[in-house]
Order: sequence, then structure tokens, then C-alpha cells
Amino acid sequence: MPITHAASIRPSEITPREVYLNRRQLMLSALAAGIAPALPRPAQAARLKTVPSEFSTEEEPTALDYITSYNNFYEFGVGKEDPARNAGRLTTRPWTVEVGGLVSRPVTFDVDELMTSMTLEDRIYRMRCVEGWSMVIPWVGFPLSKLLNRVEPLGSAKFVAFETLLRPEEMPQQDAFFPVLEWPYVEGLRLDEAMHPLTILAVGLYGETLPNQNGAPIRLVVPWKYGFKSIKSVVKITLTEEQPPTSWNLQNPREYGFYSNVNPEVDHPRWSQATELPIGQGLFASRKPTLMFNGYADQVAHLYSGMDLRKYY
Ligand SMILES: Nc1nc2c(c(=O)[nH]1)N[C@H]1C(S)=C(S)[C@@H](COP(=O)(O)O)O[C@H]1N2
Ligand SMILES: [Mo]
Repeated sequence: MPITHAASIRPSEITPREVYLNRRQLMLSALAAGIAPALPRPAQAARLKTVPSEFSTEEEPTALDYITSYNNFYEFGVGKEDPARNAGRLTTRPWTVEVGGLVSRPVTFDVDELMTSMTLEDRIYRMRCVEGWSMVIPWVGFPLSKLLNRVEPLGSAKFVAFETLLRPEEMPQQDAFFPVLEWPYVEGLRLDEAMHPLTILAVGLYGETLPNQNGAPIRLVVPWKYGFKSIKSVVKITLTEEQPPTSWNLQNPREYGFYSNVNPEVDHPRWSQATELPIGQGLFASRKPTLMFNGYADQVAHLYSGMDLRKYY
């Protein structure tokens, strides 16, 4: 059932422009100066047993306060500070992830069982948001391929579709009169992208369980794609033959494609993608060049050989 929504509305157009810019400016300078209010971590955050990973970047991770207080999670509001303020109300237990579609053994996993049956790895990844900022995030997670192998994809499976929880009682924007996106939030990957060793399901960060604002209890992380591909609070994973719909592509197909690989050479229709602002590096931090595939070209460029990345953006 199609949900009516205003096409191509961005937060910058919903809030009166000056208010938005001021709030944004304030938030950015507060963040940059390191005086943003430190929000308490949820009480239930628990230490996780992890092993190191060879896939981590050498870069210094962004401070925890920035990672947990400057977020995009539109179910909880369109402002960067809204998820930290509002996601506390999300009930994350019990939580199951239903994995099915074109597989021989469909399984509904309990998230706690999943977390104890998988080896959890520390994976420090660069994250590049399509809006032009970036962070370095020390995730805890496991390769998505391990989960997919458990359900045995059929030969006909070509794509993997993901779905976030739909629970308007706890996710205020899912009840909004003019929703920014159709709900639930959905994303998708080609099967080979989903099976790539860099693609993980994250269940924690900085060695502890995920804060709600970062997508508790389980979220996707695909480090060579813009942040919006990394769908939060996942409840359903479906293997499909056809390319699945994705939330931002439905909202504005001209601006957000299915692939959404980080690419400094292909601009967003309304802004350049050549540079990024690292969050949390002080008032005088300068923008730095964005790298092809967010710095993961050696590992992932082969997935797109022969493809025109301007057409498949
Ligand atoms: N369900 C859901 N997942 C989501 C989003 C969202 O609004 N809803 N925002 C995306 C965007 S735009 C980004 S940049 C990342 C941000 O992840 P972080 O807040 O953990 O840094 O989450 C992505 N996953
Ligand atoms: Mo984003």
C-alpha cells in the first residue's frame, strides 16, 4: 500500500530554512568545539567479547560522543540530534531477524542467540555520509556472509533486501502526517556485495552493544557505500531475484541510486562529493578529499568492473 509522501523533500526544506541552518550551524560548531552535550549511554549497554579484525583501518576512531550524538535515523526525527534524544524509547528485546526468500533453509533468528553463536569482531571502518561528513567508527559485528550461508541461498537469488522495524508507537516519524520517507525503511544489495567480507551486521560499537540511535540491536554496515545504505534496526532479510526497492531511491530516484558507492567523481545533483568534513576534529578542521569507494577500492572495485558508475550511481 503506497504511503502518501511529499516527493523529494529534504529536512532542509521542511524546517524553515533559517531555523534549520542555524540549528545545523550551532550543532556543527558545538560538535567541532567538543562542547556538544554528552548524552548518556543507555543503561543496558553491555561489554561484548570480541576478536580483532584484519579489515580495520589504521585511522583514529571518532570519539564516542560524536558517534552517538550526531546521527541519521529518520524514524526518530530528521535532526542530527533527534535520534540520541528520541531513540531511547525503542524496545530492542525480544528481537528477531527473519531471513528468508530464495533460500533452502529460512530461519528466524533471535538476536541474542545470533550474537552468542557468531564470533564478534572489532572492525574500525570509515563512514561517509552522502551529505558530506564522515566518521571513523569502531564497530563490533560479524560478516553478513556468515548469516546468509546458514540459510543457504538458492542459485536463483541475485539480491538481498533489508527491512527496518515498523513500529509507529515507538518511532514517531512513522506516524508523521507528512512522512519524509515511506516506512518501513528498506535497503538492498546485490548478492555479491552482500557476501563481500567487508559487509557486516554490526551489533555494537566501541566494544559495547549498540546504542539505540546507532541502530540497535542489529544494523548493516557497508563501508564503501554512502551511510544511508547501512540500514538500522533490521528485522527482515529477504533473498530475491529482482533488484529490491530502497528508501532513498523511492524518495528521490534522481538523487539516490541503488548502488550509492562512495565516488568523489560522481557528484550528487545538488552538491559535490569530492570532499568530506571529518566530524569531531575541532573548530578548525578542514574538509579532506573523499576517496574512491571510501578508501576500499582495492577490496571492492572488482565488483563493478565494466560498469558505468555514472549510470549505476
Ligand atoms: N532505518 C534507518 N537506517 C538508517 C537511516 C535511517 O534514517 N533509518 N539513516 C542512514 C544514514 S543517512 C546514515 S548516514 C547512517 C548513519 O549511521 P550512524 O548514525 O550510526 O552513524 O544510517 C543509515 N541507516
Ligand atoms: Mo547519510
